[in-house]
Amino acid sequence: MDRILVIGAGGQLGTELTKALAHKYGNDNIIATDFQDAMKEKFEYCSFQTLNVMDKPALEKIVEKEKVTQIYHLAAILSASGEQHPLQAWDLNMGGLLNVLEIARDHKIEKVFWPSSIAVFGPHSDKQHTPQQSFKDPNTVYGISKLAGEHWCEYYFNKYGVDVRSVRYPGLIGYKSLAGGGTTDYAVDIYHKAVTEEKFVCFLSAHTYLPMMYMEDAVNATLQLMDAPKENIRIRTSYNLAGISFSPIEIYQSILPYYPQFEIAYQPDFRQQIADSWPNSIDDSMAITDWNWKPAFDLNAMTAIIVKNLPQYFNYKAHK
Ligand code: AKB
Repeated sequence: MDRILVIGAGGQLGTELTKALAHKYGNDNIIATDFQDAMKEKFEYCSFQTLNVMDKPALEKIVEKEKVTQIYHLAAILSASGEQHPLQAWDLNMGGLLNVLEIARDHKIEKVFWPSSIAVFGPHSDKQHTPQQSFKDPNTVYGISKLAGEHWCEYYFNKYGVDVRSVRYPGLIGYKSLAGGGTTDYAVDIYHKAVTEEKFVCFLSAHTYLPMMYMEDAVNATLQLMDAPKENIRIRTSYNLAGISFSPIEIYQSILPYYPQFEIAYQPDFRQQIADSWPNSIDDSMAITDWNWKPAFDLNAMTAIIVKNLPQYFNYKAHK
């Protein structure tokens, strides 16, 4: 029987991925964990435990007690927050991963998922359709930790046979939870301002292109990767993954038909430099070849879904 542990389940990705895993494996086989106790209310449908991934004995205890067979380790400090707290970001992003990999080896966990990011690329990487093996010189602590983490994953696979799989997520956009601490967060925040009819002040400039993805695509990519036969997984660092690429002005224009009075202003801050060091678009041909990856949502389809569902989901009308 599959027993699934999700670490960092209360975050932006975890909120939706945990639900999809519960749908696939059954609510009773999911153990959602987060370091914030308050996240418990998101997981009434499955079991929830408070866990700081840095506490290795506590993690090991859950793995043993719950007879865990798969771990999805999502807890991390993202790019923008990482620049405010560099050493804390390094400690959590590296220490957490190494705890998970060690326990996966010792307890013969069948499969591990760990997210990497487009942040592994840097100013000297190819900008357009950035290839899997493009030169990588990340200049954020988050990016450095993700690149190191990719190599640790490959090392544990090669040395110890730990079946750890990974994708380099672009910026993830959904309406079911807020983003936190990333450089791509503006593309979530903009919808909240639009539907509450407030002006949006964007921390990136109008024409900053970044790779992005609608959350449903991200969840499907993760499930597809984890379902793929082991022999198909040729990349043991992390797979490039592409959805849509757009700039702040383009997402703004996609919202205007629904909210014609919506206004935007641009006030780039320290996150502009991070965004400028990342690719504009990604070549994900390895994911297409190895596990049939294909995104389903473009910018307009994503906007249509979000503007329709966000007000009700966040109960915005009731507060106005
Ligand atoms: C961030 O902006 O830090 C993240 C990412 C691209 O990994 N969303």
